[in-house]
Amino acid sequence: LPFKLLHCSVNSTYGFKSLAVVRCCYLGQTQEGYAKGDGGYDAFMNAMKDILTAFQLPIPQLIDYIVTIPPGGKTDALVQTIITWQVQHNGDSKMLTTRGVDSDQIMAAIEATIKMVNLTIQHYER
Ligand code: ILE
Repeated sequence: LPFKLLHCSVNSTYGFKSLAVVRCCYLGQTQEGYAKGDGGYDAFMNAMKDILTAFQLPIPQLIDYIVTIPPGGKTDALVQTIITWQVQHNGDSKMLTTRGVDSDQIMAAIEATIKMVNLTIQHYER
């Protein structure tokens, strides 16, 4: 896949905003984003927005976000995150859904997000 997550740190605290540092690679170029947010995933997405802007890639809008664990799952369960996105690009509008699975709930959402970026690159290949 052409768009890669190289490094990511998401910091959640009590009493402060969340912070995210993200490094991504696309077409042999590396970009970094650093942002605050209302929640860890929001911080990650704010950092991603700077990275997507630098790469001149569309910034989809989050429409729905569903988190589940298997029935009977404990705190070590795998988490599945299904995100629905709306992408607007050159007057065209598309809905798409991506899924991430990881034992860390933030990483499951991040996996779904990176898949979404690669799908938009495929759809609108430049
Ligand atoms: N604000 C939360 C977070 O950043 C959720 C994001 C609602 C989908 O983790």
